Amino acid sequence: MDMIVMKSLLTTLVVCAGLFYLIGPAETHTLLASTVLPQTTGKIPIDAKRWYQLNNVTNGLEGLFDGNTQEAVNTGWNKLITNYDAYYPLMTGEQMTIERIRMYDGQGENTGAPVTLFIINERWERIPIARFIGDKYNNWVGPDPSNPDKFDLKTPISGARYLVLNTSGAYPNELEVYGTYQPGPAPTAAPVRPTPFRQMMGVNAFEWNLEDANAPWKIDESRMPAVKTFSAIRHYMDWEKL
Ligand SMILES: [Ca+2]
Ligand SMILES: [Ca+2]
Repeated sequence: MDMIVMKSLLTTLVVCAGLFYLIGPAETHTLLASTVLPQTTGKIPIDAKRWYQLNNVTNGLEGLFDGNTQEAVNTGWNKLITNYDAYYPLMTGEQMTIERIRMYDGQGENTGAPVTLFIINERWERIPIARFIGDKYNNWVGPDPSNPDKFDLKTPISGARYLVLNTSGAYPNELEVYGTYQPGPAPTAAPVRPTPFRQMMGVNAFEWNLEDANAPWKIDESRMPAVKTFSAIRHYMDWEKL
């Protein structure tokens, strides 16, 4: 193989590899439009880790949503602020219509310092939808302490941008919200490049990496097997040689 043939071979290899690289992945980008997840009715899923408490706390609010009714929710001691809010932002596109709320009332009571669940709507109106005073023992209670066996809201409420829990430290052992729920768009996965990994392995080379040192006008065939393990070779060459 003479030098001209080798150069054109290498150039072709590089151009082909480059074209493959450019053309290959383009089709996959059109597949990444966000997926709309189906609406559900029933228990509205709450992502417990999303709550943000405006106080110095040791623990999150996972205990409110862990299915365990027998253990009190403890977010830590020695809080700086006596009465404080926890915020739960809804994601873009996420919607809920809350029809029913139930809270598990365990040990202790907080009649003098009620817990209140609000929604904040898009006009930043803060609307109370449930109150909890803990005056029952090992029972599910509804959103209105004067009518604890009734779980339905007087009127279903939608348009929440945030859920807000205001407390002076007390919580029910469990909090469940029911109604209609529309999740936000599914998070899109990172684009998957269809190129097999082995085809992405390339190497930069000069012609002298392939030449016979004693006869630089021809290829040293003993070097070719090593070169062939790469799927692409980027060949650096001066323009005047082309
Ligand atoms: Ca719990
Ligand atoms: Ca109680």
